[in-house]
Amino acid sequence: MRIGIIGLPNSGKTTLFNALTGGQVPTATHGGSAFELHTAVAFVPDARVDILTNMYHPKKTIPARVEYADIAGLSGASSDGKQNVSIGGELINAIANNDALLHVVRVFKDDTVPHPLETLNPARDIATLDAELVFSDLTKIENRLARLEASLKKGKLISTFADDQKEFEILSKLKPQVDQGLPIRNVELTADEEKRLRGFQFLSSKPVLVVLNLGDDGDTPTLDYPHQKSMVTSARGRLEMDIAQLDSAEDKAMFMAEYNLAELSTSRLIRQSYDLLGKMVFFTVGEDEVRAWEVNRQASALECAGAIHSDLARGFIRAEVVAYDDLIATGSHSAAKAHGKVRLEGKTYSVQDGDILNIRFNV
Ligand SMILES: Nc1nc2c(ncn2[C@@H]2O[C@H](COP(=O)(O)OP(=O)(O)OP(=O)(O)O)[C@@H](O)[C@H]2O)c(=O)[nH]1
Ligand SMILES: [Mg+2]
Repeated sequence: MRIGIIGLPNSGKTTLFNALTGGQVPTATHGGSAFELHTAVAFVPDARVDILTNMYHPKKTIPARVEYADIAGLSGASSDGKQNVSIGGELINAIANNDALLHVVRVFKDDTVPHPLETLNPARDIATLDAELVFSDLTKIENRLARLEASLKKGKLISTFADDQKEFEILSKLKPQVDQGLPIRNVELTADEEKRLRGFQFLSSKPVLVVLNLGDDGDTPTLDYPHQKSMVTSARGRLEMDIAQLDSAEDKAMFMAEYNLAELSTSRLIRQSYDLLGKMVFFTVGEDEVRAWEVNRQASALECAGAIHSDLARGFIRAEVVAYDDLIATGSHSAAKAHGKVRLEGKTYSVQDGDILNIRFNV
């Protein structure tokens, strides 16, 4: 799972990226709009993984991971009162290359940090960036439609006639809506339409987690963001980055107590990204390894087997399944078995978040 961090210059993208990944990328007050990309991986905090590790004492523990990309270079400048829409190709690709977006919005007040649009106005900032994403998609749609039209007319097909025709129809249906500024993620599409559009990697089709960067002590403003596949949440960017960069757990706890933080928003943000993308985890356990595997919610036992290794899917016989809560309540795998809590399930079993799986297979 890869999440792209976007936002106007100086909104706190790099700050939040460092907070999420424990990174040390320098933050700046220049608010420059030069393209820059940093990526790093964060482990998904999950108390269940820690508890399973204490139970099995494995040689290694592998938590679920999320990759974050800090994408700088989006400008929101408006010199002539009009929006300056200038997302270049490099930037479009960097944003397109993610499963979801984390949109950082400046809420913190700080006179030493210039705002690219001069005044503090979170709703306007969100709309400005969203408009840029939608505009980039509109350009792509128009170019493709022109090409499809030419190909259908001249009979020089891009794909097959039926596919070109179908694509033309979908894009024609999409265009007027996008033209009016509607993000593609708000448009209702059939499964087939969605599949046909996937290759375009439209920026405004991606799920978005809007993160209001509050500063050290600001309140969370109420913000209406009535869009599909999106959530609004908040974080104390700089504070959390400072905490993430502390070495010892004791220092972190002290710092958090001082600022009255029960939980770092970074853990919450990672969980919310999971929900937004419809992901869940299942576990495999043993003396060698305790591991969390990320799959789509409603994944079948067969799909989960395949996530571990294609051989396990190919030679799938049965999945031995115990729910996490049952394992913890009974105290051990053998006790769970004695209590009838270990089930044998077939290929189509719909795996639940936290299930512990042991795939029986034969290749
Ligand atoms: N007061 C305050 N300043 C913050 C906070 N978060 C970020 N900043 C400051 O805002 C400035 C910009 O932060 P960055 O994280 O570099 O912002 P950015 O979005 O990555 O900026 P660009 O990469 O230039 O687009 C830095 O000086 C940060 O220290 C915050 O919560 N409170
Ligand atoms: Mg930055």
